Amino acid sequence: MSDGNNLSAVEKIKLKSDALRGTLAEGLKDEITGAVSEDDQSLVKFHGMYQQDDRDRREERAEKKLERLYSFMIRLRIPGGFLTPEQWIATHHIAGEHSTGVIKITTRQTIQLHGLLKSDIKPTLKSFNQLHLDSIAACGDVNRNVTCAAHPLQSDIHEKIHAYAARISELLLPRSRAYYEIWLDEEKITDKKEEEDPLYQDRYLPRKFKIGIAIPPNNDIDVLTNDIGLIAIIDPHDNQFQGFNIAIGGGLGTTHGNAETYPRLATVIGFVAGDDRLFSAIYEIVTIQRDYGNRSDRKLARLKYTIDKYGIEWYKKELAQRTGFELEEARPYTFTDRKDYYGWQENHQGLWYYTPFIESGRVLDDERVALKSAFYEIAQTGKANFRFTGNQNLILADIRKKDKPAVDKILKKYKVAEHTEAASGIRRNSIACVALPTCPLALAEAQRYLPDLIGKIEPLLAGHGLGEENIIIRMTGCPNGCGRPYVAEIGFVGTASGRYNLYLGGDHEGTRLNRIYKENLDEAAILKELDLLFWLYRKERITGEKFGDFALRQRWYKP
Ligand code: SRM
Ligand code: SF4
Repeated sequence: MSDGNNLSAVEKIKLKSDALRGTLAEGLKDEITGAVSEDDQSLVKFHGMYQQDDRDRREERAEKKLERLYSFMIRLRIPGGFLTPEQWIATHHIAGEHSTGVIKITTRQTIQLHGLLKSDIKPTLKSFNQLHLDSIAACGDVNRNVTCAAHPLQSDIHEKIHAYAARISELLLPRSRAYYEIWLDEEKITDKKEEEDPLYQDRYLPRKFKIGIAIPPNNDIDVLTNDIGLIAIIDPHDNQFQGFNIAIGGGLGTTHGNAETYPRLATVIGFVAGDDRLFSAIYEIVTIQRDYGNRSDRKLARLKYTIDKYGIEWYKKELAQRTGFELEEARPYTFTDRKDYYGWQENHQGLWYYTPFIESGRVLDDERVALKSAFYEIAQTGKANFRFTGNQNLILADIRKKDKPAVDKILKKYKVAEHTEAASGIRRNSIACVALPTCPLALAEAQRYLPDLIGKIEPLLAGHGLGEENIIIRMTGCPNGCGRPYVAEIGFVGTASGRYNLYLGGDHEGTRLNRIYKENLDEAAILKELDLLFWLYRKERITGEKFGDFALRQRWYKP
């Protein structure tokens, strides 16, 4: 078990937090500062928020001897990423009233609002609560938003599998009532037994914990990058859902210069059928990590390190002991892709789905396309639901045939259709994390830069006759991997302002990590390298060979 004598600072904060309350209620009332106390900054994450500041304005504020421009980012818990039109309309207004106005769709199928002042938090969370939405456990050392394959086209039992996301999220929610007391002004509990938490106890998990559900053949949520990845197994003969393969130990975060950290894809450890067994297995995988995860060094505290320390066979044995049953042998499955189906698609029930292209998941109006106005007007018709994808997109969903022309008209009116159709293959397959100006960990730009860089890569591809290629390209501003760059065909990881490590060789299915090719490249060096690599790819690839597969075959990586 983990060494209790050498607890990290965050472990101590959790233990003395009074079930995640800390001094948040008092801190909120303090008008002298826009911040909360240092300890509370750790606790507020468990309530789905991060304290941030505008890094673009640090210097100017410092010169004027002003406090940093503190604000909060709120991330909602939306298992499987589904909102009704009413919820979208209200979110649109809440974003306009309290945040920067941009609705940011994340790589885990939920949304974030940035730039909320401390005084805006309570009204915002109260408004979301009226919509039956919350931000509990969207961040912090607990199970985070559970993701699930987004598109109902994936199978006619999609809805059944999709429902597991919410059920797993509920199963692993912390029992603390702090959220309701602090943010929603509900009455304080008098009997502490009401919030006793057999799962998280008073120490919670050693680190964040993530669960995702994939429905083969599409791996749009990058299932193997989760602490627990569930792969739905569907009998190809009768199309019946059989259960899930369980994979454990995925995670991407690394630290530059710390060789003990590494990205890891989850290992499939077996198959489970039946809800009781499934939920028991999930619960106990989490309790083992709670009991054995590293609580001294947060850099080494994710499940992947626990597994590599004790061994996968040990983990399976411990799991069988705790659940009282052994997992069955993993069943066969095949991933063929992990893409979003842009444009219009019809499902088996005759319902229609439109997936627009939303660059870096940022829903706003700009000079090219008015995404925010379009989605608002579509939501107002009440004719479409909103489903988020793990690629920072959304799907306007469940549209009846007779309503399709009305939705289509709005998409055209605001140039959404034009914008989606005009996006090149590489652009449609791009992800960039938030990075600057809000992310305190960013070493380089990502979502503010990748669109421009792609604009310079597109002519290179076209020059080599590769303009139609759907190359998966991802960029993050630091090695934490929020845009999952380590499973991209071309991955950029920020090292310093304007500089990136270049990774090559991921596959289209999300089943292979890429490898580092060159370090610390600036834009000119990136474009020079890619130009040469595209030339070689065009010249020497086998018919149909993807760029990532070719890069691996050519051994384009550092030894
Ligand atoms: Fe992340 C930390 C944004 C998905 C690995 N991530 C952060 C923070 C909160 C920075 C911080 O700790 O102060 C970033 C906030 C930026 C901002 O201003 O909004 C941040 N992460 C994001 C989002 C919004 C990226 C995006 O552009 O979509 C994604 C929100 C997901 C969600 O809705 O829950 C996001 N983060 C991911 C993913 C991808 C995934 O889960 O599919 C990863 C890699 C997978 C993994 O967890 O290993 C990821 N984020 C991290 C890490 C590294 C964790 C580690 O094990 O080392 C950190 C840093 C940390 O935890 O200390 C981090
Ligand atoms: Fe911030 Fe790094 Fe995550 Fe990008 S990858 S959002 S820079 S923590």
